[in-house]
Amino acid sequence: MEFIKRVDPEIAALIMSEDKRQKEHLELIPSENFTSPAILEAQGSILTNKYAEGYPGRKYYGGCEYVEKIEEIAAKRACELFKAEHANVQPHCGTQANMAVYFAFLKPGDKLMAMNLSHGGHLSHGSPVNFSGIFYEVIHYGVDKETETLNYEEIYSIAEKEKPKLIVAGASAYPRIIDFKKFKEIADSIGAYLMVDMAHIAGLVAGDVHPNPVPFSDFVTSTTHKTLRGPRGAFILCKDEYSSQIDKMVFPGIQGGPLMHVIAAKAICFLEASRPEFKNYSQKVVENAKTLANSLKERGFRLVSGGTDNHLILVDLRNFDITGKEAEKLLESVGITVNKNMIPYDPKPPLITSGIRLGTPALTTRGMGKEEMEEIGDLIYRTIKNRDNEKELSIVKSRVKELCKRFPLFAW
Ligand code: DSN
Repeated sequence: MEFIKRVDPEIAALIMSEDKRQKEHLELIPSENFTSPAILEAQGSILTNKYAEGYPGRKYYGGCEYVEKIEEIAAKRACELFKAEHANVQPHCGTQANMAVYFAFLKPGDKLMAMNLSHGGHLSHGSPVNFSGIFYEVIHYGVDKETETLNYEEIYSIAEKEKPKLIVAGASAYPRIIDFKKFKEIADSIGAYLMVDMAHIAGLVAGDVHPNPVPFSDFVTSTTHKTLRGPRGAFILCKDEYSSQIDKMVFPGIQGGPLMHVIAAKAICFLEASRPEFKNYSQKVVENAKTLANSLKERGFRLVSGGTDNHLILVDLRNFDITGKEAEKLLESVGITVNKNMIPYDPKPPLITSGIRLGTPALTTRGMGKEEMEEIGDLIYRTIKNRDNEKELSIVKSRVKELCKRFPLFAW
Protein backbone atom coordinates (compact mmCIF):
# COMPACT_ATOMS: atom_id res chain seq x y z
CA MET A 1 0.00 0.00 0.00
CA GLU A 2 2.99 2.33 0.42
CA PHE A 3 3.01 3.39 -3.26
CA ILE A 4 -0.74 3.87 -3.48
CA LYS A 5 -0.71 5.96 -0.29
CA ARG A 6 1.93 8.23 -1.81
CA VAL A 7 0.43 8.52 -5.29
CA ASP A 8 -3.30 8.50 -4.54
CA PRO A 9 -4.21 8.85 -0.86
CA GLU A 10 -7.91 9.02 -1.69
CA ILE A 11 -7.96 5.55 -3.26
CA ALA A 12 -5.52 4.23 -0.63
CA ALA A 13 -7.90 5.29 2.14
CA LEU A 14 -10.82 3.55 0.44
CA ILE A 15 -8.83 0.33 -0.03
CA MET A 16 -7.84 0.43 3.64
CA SER A 17 -11.48 0.94 4.64
CA GLU A 18 -12.52 -2.03 2.52
CA ASP A 19 -9.68 -4.06 4.06
CA LYS A 20 -11.02 -3.24 7.51
CA ARG A 21 -14.57 -4.11 6.44
CA GLN A 22 -13.46 -7.50 5.13
CA LYS A 23 -11.56 -8.21 8.35
CA GLU A 24 -14.26 -7.04 10.76
CA HIS A 25 -17.39 -8.46 9.12
CA LEU A 26 -18.67 -12.01 8.88
CA GLU A 27 -18.74 -12.59 5.12
CA LEU A 28 -21.62 -14.89 4.27
CA ILE A 29 -22.20 -14.07 0.60
CA PRO A 30 -21.86 -17.53 -1.00
CA SER A 31 -20.16 -16.25 -4.17
CA GLU A 32 -17.37 -14.48 -2.25
CA ASN A 33 -14.15 -15.78 -0.77
CA PHE A 34 -10.67 -14.67 0.36
CA THR A 35 -7.85 -15.43 -2.08
CA SER A 36 -4.40 -16.39 -0.88
CA PRO A 37 -1.59 -13.80 -0.65
CA ALA A 38 0.14 -15.60 -3.57
CA ILE A 39 -2.90 -14.98 -5.77
CA LEU A 40 -3.10 -11.34 -4.69
CA GLU A 41 0.59 -10.94 -5.50
CA ALA A 42 0.19 -12.40 -9.00
CA GLN A 43 -2.78 -10.10 -9.67
CA GLY A 44 -0.76 -7.08 -8.62
CA SER A 45 2.29 -8.13 -10.64
CA ILE A 46 4.06 -6.61 -13.66
CA LEU A 47 2.28 -9.10 -15.90
CA THR A 48 -0.41 -6.43 -16.21
CA ASN A 49 2.02 -4.58 -18.52
CA LYS A 50 1.96 -7.21 -21.26
CA TYR A 51 -0.23 -7.50 -24.34
CA ALA A 52 -0.67 -11.12 -25.42
CA GLU A 53 -3.57 -11.36 -27.88
CA GLY A 54 -3.89 -14.82 -29.41
CA TYR A 55 -2.93 -18.18 -27.91
CA PRO A 56 0.39 -19.74 -26.84
CA GLY A 57 2.55 -20.33 -29.94
CA ARG A 58 0.26 -18.02 -31.96
CA LYS A 59 0.47 -14.66 -30.18
CA TYR A 60 0.11 -11.40 -32.11
CA TYR A 61 2.84 -9.60 -30.11
CA GLY A 62 6.57 -9.99 -29.54
CA GLY A 63 7.97 -10.60 -26.07
CA CYS A 64 5.37 -13.22 -25.15
CA GLU A 65 7.81 -16.04 -24.31
CA TYR A 66 7.10 -15.94 -20.57
CA VAL A 67 3.43 -15.05 -20.55
CA GLU A 68 2.58 -17.80 -23.00
CA LYS A 69 4.25 -20.33 -20.72
CA ILE A 70 2.08 -19.01 -17.88
CA GLU A 71 -1.04 -19.41 -20.01
CA GLU A 72 -0.05 -22.95 -21.02
CA ILE A 73 0.52 -23.91 -17.39
CA ALA A 74 -2.83 -22.40 -16.33
CA ALA A 75 -4.73 -24.29 -19.06
CA LYS A 76 -2.91 -27.56 -18.35
CA ARG A 77 -3.63 -27.28 -14.62
CA ALA A 78 -7.32 -26.52 -15.27
CA CYS A 79 -7.57 -29.64 -17.48
CA GLU A 80 -5.85 -31.80 -14.86
CA LEU A 81 -7.91 -30.46 -11.98
CA PHE A 82 -11.28 -31.01 -13.68
CA LYS A 83 -10.25 -33.92 -15.96
CA ALA A 84 -11.11 -31.95 -19.08
CA GLU A 85 -9.74 -32.25 -22.62
CA HIS A 86 -9.37 -28.53 -23.33
CA ALA A 87 -9.34 -25.31 -21.28
CA ASN A 88 -9.52 -21.68 -22.32
CA VAL A 89 -8.37 -19.54 -19.39
CA GLN A 90 -8.84 -16.12 -21.01
CA PRO A 91 -12.49 -15.18 -20.20
CA HIS A 92 -12.57 -12.11 -17.99
CA CYS A 93 -15.79 -13.07 -16.19
CA GLY A 94 -18.43 -15.78 -16.00
CA THR A 95 -20.90 -13.97 -18.23
CA GLN A 96 -18.24 -13.63 -20.95
CA ALA A 97 -17.42 -17.34 -20.66
CA ASN A 98 -21.11 -18.10 -21.20
CA MET A 99 -21.28 -15.59 -24.05
CA ALA A 100 -18.37 -17.33 -25.82
CA VAL A 101 -20.18 -20.69 -25.72
CA TYR A 102 -23.51 -19.25 -26.89
CA PHE A 103 -21.94 -17.18 -29.69
CA ALA A 104 -19.87 -20.15 -30.87
CA PHE A 105 -22.74 -22.64 -31.05
CA LEU A 106 -26.00 -20.69 -31.37
CA LYS A 107 -27.29 -18.23 -33.95
CA PRO A 108 -29.39 -15.24 -32.83
CA GLY A 109 -32.97 -16.44 -32.39
CA ASP A 110 -31.99 -20.04 -31.56
CA LYS A 111 -33.61 -21.68 -28.54
CA LEU A 112 -31.71 -21.85 -25.26
CA MET A 113 -33.12 -23.58 -22.19
CA ALA A 114 -31.92 -22.69 -18.69
CA MET A 115 -32.99 -22.29 -15.08
CA ASN A 116 -35.17 -19.32 -14.24
CA LEU A 117 -33.24 -16.55 -12.45
CA SER A 118 -36.03 -16.22 -9.90
CA HIS A 119 -35.68 -19.93 -9.03
CA GLY A 120 -31.90 -19.75 -8.62
CA GLY A 121 -30.51 -19.39 -12.17
CA HIS A 122 -28.27 -16.58 -13.39
CA LEU A 123 -28.68 -13.39 -15.44
CA SER A 124 -26.58 -14.83 -18.25
CA HIS A 125 -28.86 -17.86 -18.44
CA GLY A 126 -31.42 -16.02 -20.55
CA SER A 127 -32.71 -13.22 -18.34
CA PRO A 128 -34.62 -10.69 -20.50
CA VAL A 129 -32.37 -7.86 -19.22
CA ASN A 130 -29.18 -9.70 -20.25
CA PHE A 131 -27.74 -10.19 -23.77
CA SER A 132 -28.64 -13.90 -23.46
CA GLY A 133 -32.33 -13.08 -23.16
CA ILE A 134 -32.14 -10.48 -25.92
CA PHE A 135 -30.34 -12.58 -28.58
CA TYR A 136 -32.00 -15.96 -28.03
CA GLU A 137 -35.42 -17.44 -27.62
CA VAL A 138 -35.27 -18.55 -24.01
CA ILE A 139 -37.19 -21.39 -22.41
CA HIS A 140 -36.91 -21.53 -18.65
CA TYR A 141 -37.27 -24.42 -16.25
CA GLY A 142 -37.61 -23.92 -12.51
CA VAL A 143 -37.87 -25.87 -9.31
CA ASP A 144 -40.87 -27.90 -8.18
CA LYS A 145 -43.29 -25.87 -6.04
CA GLU A 146 -43.53 -28.57 -3.38
CA THR A 147 -39.97 -29.86 -3.07
CA GLU A 148 -38.22 -26.67 -4.26
CA THR A 149 -35.75 -28.93 -6.08
CA LEU A 150 -35.17 -29.61 -9.77
CA ASN A 151 -37.77 -31.95 -11.21
CA TYR A 152 -35.91 -33.80 -13.98
CA GLU A 153 -39.06 -35.31 -15.46
CA GLU A 154 -40.55 -31.87 -15.83
CA ILE A 155 -37.30 -30.56 -17.37
CA TYR A 156 -37.37 -33.51 -19.76
CA SER A 157 -40.93 -32.76 -20.88
CA ILE A 158 -40.17 -29.05 -21.43
CA ALA A 159 -37.06 -29.99 -23.45
CA GLU A 160 -39.01 -32.57 -25.46
CA LYS A 161 -41.72 -30.04 -26.30
CA GLU A 162 -39.49 -27.03 -27.00
CA LYS A 163 -36.43 -28.73 -28.53
CA PRO A 164 -33.82 -26.12 -27.49
CA LYS A 165 -30.45 -26.19 -29.27
CA LEU A 166 -28.56 -25.78 -26.01
CA ILE A 167 -29.48 -26.63 -22.42
CA VAL A 168 -27.79 -24.83 -19.54
CA ALA A 169 -27.45 -26.54 -16.16
CA GLY A 170 -26.07 -24.65 -13.18
CA ALA A 171 -27.29 -22.02 -10.75
CA SER A 172 -26.37 -19.19 -8.46
CA ALA A 173 -28.89 -19.89 -5.70
CA TYR A 174 -29.60 -23.62 -5.63
CA PRO A 175 -28.65 -25.40 -2.39
CA ARG A 176 -28.81 -28.97 -3.73
CA ILE A 177 -26.59 -31.29 -5.79
CA ILE A 178 -27.30 -31.03 -9.52
CA ASP A 179 -27.60 -34.33 -11.39
CA PHE A 180 -25.51 -33.70 -14.52
CA LYS A 181 -26.02 -37.25 -15.79
CA LYS A 182 -29.76 -36.66 -15.94
CA PHE A 183 -29.22 -33.34 -17.76
CA LYS A 184 -26.99 -35.13 -20.27
CA GLU A 185 -29.66 -37.79 -20.89
CA ILE A 186 -32.23 -35.03 -21.47
CA ALA A 187 -29.91 -33.13 -23.83
CA ASP A 188 -29.02 -36.30 -25.75
CA SER A 189 -32.65 -37.31 -26.12
CA ILE A 190 -33.33 -34.16 -28.19
CA GLY A 191 -29.87 -33.73 -29.74
CA ALA A 192 -29.13 -30.53 -27.77
CA TYR A 193 -25.76 -29.32 -26.50
CA LEU A 194 -25.30 -29.35 -22.72
CA MET A 195 -23.46 -26.47 -21.08
CA VAL A 196 -22.88 -26.58 -17.32
CA ASP A 197 -22.14 -23.30 -15.57
CA MET A 198 -20.37 -24.56 -12.44
CA ALA A 199 -19.26 -21.12 -11.20
CA HIS A 200 -20.76 -21.53 -7.73
CA ILE A 201 -19.62 -25.08 -7.11
CA ALA A 202 -16.24 -25.22 -8.96
CA GLY A 203 -14.29 -25.43 -5.70
CA LEU A 204 -16.55 -28.21 -4.43
CA VAL A 205 -16.00 -30.10 -7.69
CA ALA A 206 -12.22 -29.58 -7.42
CA GLY A 207 -12.36 -30.83 -3.82
CA ASP A 208 -14.44 -33.89 -4.80
CA VAL A 209 -17.46 -32.96 -2.69
CA HIS A 210 -19.75 -32.34 -5.68
CA PRO A 211 -20.03 -34.51 -8.84
CA ASN A 212 -17.89 -33.25 -11.72
CA PRO A 213 -19.97 -32.03 -14.69
CA VAL A 214 -17.09 -32.43 -17.19
CA PRO A 215 -17.74 -36.07 -18.21
CA PHE A 216 -21.38 -35.25 -18.99
CA SER A 217 -21.11 -31.88 -20.72
CA ASP A 218 -20.13 -30.47 -24.07
CA PHE A 219 -18.99 -27.25 -22.36
CA VAL A 220 -18.36 -26.28 -18.75
CA THR A 221 -18.00 -22.63 -17.82
CA SER A 222 -16.90 -21.27 -14.47
CA THR A 223 -15.59 -18.31 -12.56
CA THR A 224 -12.45 -18.69 -10.47
CA HIS A 225 -13.26 -16.54 -7.44
CA LYS A 226 -16.14 -18.27 -5.66
CA THR A 227 -15.72 -21.65 -3.94
CA LEU A 228 -12.56 -22.12 -6.08
CA ARG A 229 -10.96 -19.23 -4.12
CA GLY A 230 -8.95 -17.79 -7.00
CA PRO A 231 -8.73 -14.39 -8.67
CA ARG A 232 -11.77 -12.62 -10.13
CA GLY A 233 -12.05 -14.22 -13.59
CA ALA A 234 -13.35 -17.20 -15.54
CA PHE A 235 -12.53 -20.14 -17.80
CA ILE A 236 -14.15 -22.61 -20.18
CA LEU A 237 -13.62 -26.37 -20.38
CA CYS A 238 -14.68 -28.40 -23.40
CA LYS A 239 -14.04 -31.49 -25.44
CA ASP A 240 -11.16 -31.27 -27.94
CA GLU A 241 -13.59 -31.36 -30.85
CA TYR A 242 -15.00 -27.95 -29.80
CA SER A 243 -11.71 -26.32 -28.79
CA SER A 244 -11.05 -24.30 -31.92
CA GLN A 245 -14.60 -22.85 -32.05
CA ILE A 246 -14.40 -21.90 -28.37
CA ASP A 247 -10.92 -20.39 -28.64
CA LYS A 248 -11.82 -18.38 -31.74
CA MET A 249 -14.94 -17.04 -30.09
CA VAL A 250 -13.12 -15.92 -26.92
CA PHE A 251 -10.44 -14.22 -29.04
CA PRO A 252 -10.90 -12.54 -31.48
CA GLY A 253 -14.67 -13.09 -31.16
CA ILE A 254 -15.58 -11.31 -27.94
CA GLN A 255 -12.41 -10.29 -26.10
CA GLY A 256 -9.18 -8.45 -26.81
CA GLY A 257 -5.96 -8.76 -24.84
CA PRO A 258 -6.04 -11.40 -22.11
CA LEU A 259 -5.30 -10.24 -18.54
CA MET A 260 -2.01 -12.07 -18.07
CA HIS A 261 -1.66 -11.09 -14.41
CA VAL A 262 -5.07 -12.66 -13.77
CA ILE A 263 -4.17 -15.73 -15.83
CA ALA A 264 -1.05 -16.20 -13.67
CA ALA A 265 -3.28 -15.93 -10.60
CA LYS A 266 -5.66 -18.51 -12.14
CA ALA A 267 -2.68 -20.88 -12.61
CA ILE A 268 -1.84 -20.51 -8.90
CA CYS A 269 -5.49 -21.02 -7.98
CA PHE A 270 -5.64 -24.31 -9.94
CA LEU A 271 -2.44 -25.46 -8.22
CA GLU A 272 -3.76 -24.55 -4.76
CA ALA A 273 -7.06 -26.31 -5.53
CA SER A 274 -5.24 -29.51 -6.52
CA ARG A 275 -3.63 -29.88 -3.10
CA PRO A 276 -4.95 -32.16 -0.32
CA GLU A 277 -5.53 -29.13 1.94
CA PHE A 278 -8.08 -27.86 -0.57
CA LYS A 279 -10.02 -31.12 -0.43
CA ASN A 280 -10.13 -30.70 3.31
CA TYR A 281 -11.26 -27.08 2.88
CA SER A 282 -14.10 -28.06 0.49
CA GLN A 283 -15.34 -30.75 2.87
CA LYS A 284 -15.42 -28.16 5.65
CA VAL A 285 -17.32 -25.67 3.45
CA VAL A 286 -20.11 -28.25 3.03
CA GLU A 287 -20.05 -29.39 6.68
CA ASN A 288 -20.19 -25.76 7.81
CA ALA A 289 -23.15 -25.04 5.52
CA LYS A 290 -25.02 -28.02 6.99
CA THR A 291 -24.26 -26.90 10.54
CA LEU A 292 -25.33 -23.32 9.84
CA ALA A 293 -28.49 -24.62 8.13
CA ASN A 294 -29.37 -26.74 11.18
CA SER A 295 -28.65 -23.90 13.56
CA LEU A 296 -31.06 -21.67 11.62
CA LYS A 297 -33.72 -24.40 11.34
CA GLU A 298 -33.60 -25.06 15.08
CA ARG A 299 -34.37 -21.37 15.60
CA GLY A 300 -37.44 -21.44 13.38
CA PHE A 301 -36.13 -20.35 9.97
CA ARG A 302 -37.61 -22.08 6.92
CA LEU A 303 -34.93 -23.09 4.45
CA VAL A 304 -35.72 -23.44 0.76
CA SER A 305 -35.73 -27.20 -0.07
CA GLY A 306 -35.34 -27.90 3.66
CA GLY A 307 -31.55 -27.62 3.83
CA THR A 308 -28.36 -27.80 1.81
CA ASP A 309 -25.98 -30.23 0.09
CA ASN A 310 -23.45 -27.62 -0.95
CA HIS A 311 -21.97 -24.28 0.21
CA LEU A 312 -25.21 -22.32 0.10
CA ILE A 313 -28.41 -21.78 2.09
CA LEU A 314 -31.52 -19.96 0.94
CA VAL A 315 -33.64 -18.69 3.83
CA ASP A 316 -37.34 -17.88 3.49
CA LEU A 317 -37.90 -15.01 5.95
CA ARG A 318 -41.66 -14.71 5.69
CA ASN A 319 -42.44 -16.25 9.08
CA PHE A 320 -40.15 -13.64 10.70
CA ASP A 321 -42.12 -10.88 9.03
CA ILE A 322 -39.09 -9.21 7.46
CA THR A 323 -38.12 -8.82 3.79
CA GLY A 324 -34.79 -9.84 2.28
CA LYS A 325 -33.93 -6.18 1.73
CA GLU A 326 -34.61 -5.27 5.37
CA ALA A 327 -32.75 -8.31 6.69
CA GLU A 328 -29.69 -7.59 4.50
CA LYS A 329 -29.50 -4.04 5.86
CA LEU A 330 -30.15 -5.04 9.46
CA LEU A 331 -27.55 -7.83 9.42
CA GLU A 332 -25.00 -5.51 7.79
CA SER A 333 -25.52 -3.09 10.68
CA VAL A 334 -24.25 -5.72 13.15
CA GLY A 335 -21.37 -6.81 10.89
CA ILE A 336 -22.93 -9.82 9.14
CA THR A 337 -22.82 -9.57 5.34
CA VAL A 338 -25.44 -11.51 3.36
CA ASN A 339 -27.44 -10.80 0.24
CA LYS A 340 -31.16 -10.53 -0.27
CA ASN A 341 -32.37 -13.17 -2.70
CA MET A 342 -35.59 -14.26 -4.36
CA ILE A 343 -36.96 -17.53 -3.08
CA PRO A 344 -38.73 -19.78 -5.65
CA TYR A 345 -42.24 -18.42 -6.42
CA ASP A 346 -41.38 -15.29 -4.44
CA PRO A 347 -44.35 -12.93 -4.10
CA LYS A 348 -41.94 -9.99 -3.62
CA PRO A 349 -40.01 -8.19 -6.42
CA PRO A 350 -36.24 -8.76 -6.94
CA LEU A 351 -35.17 -5.56 -5.16
CA ILE A 352 -37.16 -6.46 -2.04
CA THR A 353 -37.35 -10.31 -1.97
CA SER A 354 -38.59 -12.69 0.73
CA GLY A 355 -35.24 -14.33 1.29
CA ILE A 356 -31.56 -14.08 2.01
CA ARG A 357 -28.77 -16.21 0.55
CA LEU A 358 -25.97 -17.37 2.84
CA GLY A 359 -22.80 -19.33 2.14
CA THR A 360 -19.80 -20.66 4.02
CA PRO A 361 -16.80 -20.49 1.59
CA ALA A 362 -15.33 -17.24 2.98
CA LEU A 363 -15.71 -17.98 6.70
CA THR A 364 -14.34 -21.50 6.18
CA THR A 365 -11.24 -19.89 4.60
CA ARG A 366 -10.87 -17.88 7.83
CA GLY A 367 -10.75 -21.21 9.68
CA MET A 368 -14.21 -21.15 11.26
CA GLY A 369 -15.87 -24.49 11.96
CA LYS A 370 -18.88 -26.19 13.51
CA GLU A 371 -18.96 -24.25 16.77
CA GLU A 372 -18.75 -20.89 15.02
CA MET A 373 -21.49 -21.86 12.52
CA GLU A 374 -23.80 -22.73 15.39
CA GLU A 375 -23.04 -19.38 16.97
CA ILE A 376 -23.56 -17.49 13.69
CA GLY A 377 -26.99 -19.11 13.28
CA ASP A 378 -27.81 -17.78 16.73
CA LEU A 379 -26.44 -14.31 15.92
CA ILE A 380 -28.59 -14.11 12.78
CA TYR A 381 -31.63 -15.20 14.78
CA ARG A 382 -31.00 -12.73 17.61
CA THR A 383 -30.49 -9.87 15.16
CA ILE A 384 -33.70 -10.52 13.26
CA LYS A 385 -35.73 -11.28 16.36
CA ASN A 386 -34.51 -8.20 18.24
CA ARG A 387 -34.38 -5.78 15.34
CA ASP A 388 -35.72 -2.89 17.46
CA ASN A 389 -33.73 -3.67 20.58
CA GLU A 390 -30.51 -1.62 20.50
CA LYS A 391 -29.08 -3.37 23.56
CA GLU A 392 -29.45 -6.85 22.00
CA LEU A 393 -28.05 -5.61 18.69
CA SER A 394 -24.97 -4.22 20.39
CA ILE A 395 -24.38 -7.58 22.12
CA VAL A 396 -24.53 -9.25 18.68
CA LYS A 397 -22.14 -6.64 17.28
CA SER A 398 -19.55 -7.37 19.93
CA ARG A 399 -19.90 -11.13 19.43
CA VAL A 400 -19.30 -10.60 15.69
CA LYS A 401 -16.19 -8.52 16.45
CA GLU A 402 -14.90 -11.14 18.84
CA LEU A 403 -15.37 -13.94 16.26
CA CYS A 404 -13.54 -11.92 13.59
CA LYS A 405 -10.68 -11.25 15.99
CA ARG A 406 -10.32 -14.94 16.81
CA PHE A 407 -10.14 -15.86 13.10
CA PRO A 408 -7.91 -13.24 11.49
CA LEU A 409 -7.56 -12.87 7.74
CA PHE A 410 -4.16 -12.96 6.02
CA ALA A 411 -2.16 -9.85 6.86
CA TRP A 412 -0.77 -7.89 3.90
N1 DSN B 1 -23.11 -12.59 -8.98
C1 DSN B 1 -22.80 -13.98 -8.72
C2 DSN B 1 -23.45 -14.47 -7.48
O1 DSN B 1 -23.43 -13.73 -6.52
O2 DSN B 1 -23.96 -15.57 -7.44
C3 DSN B 1 -23.11 -14.82 -9.86
O3 DSN B 1 -22.39 -14.36 -10.96
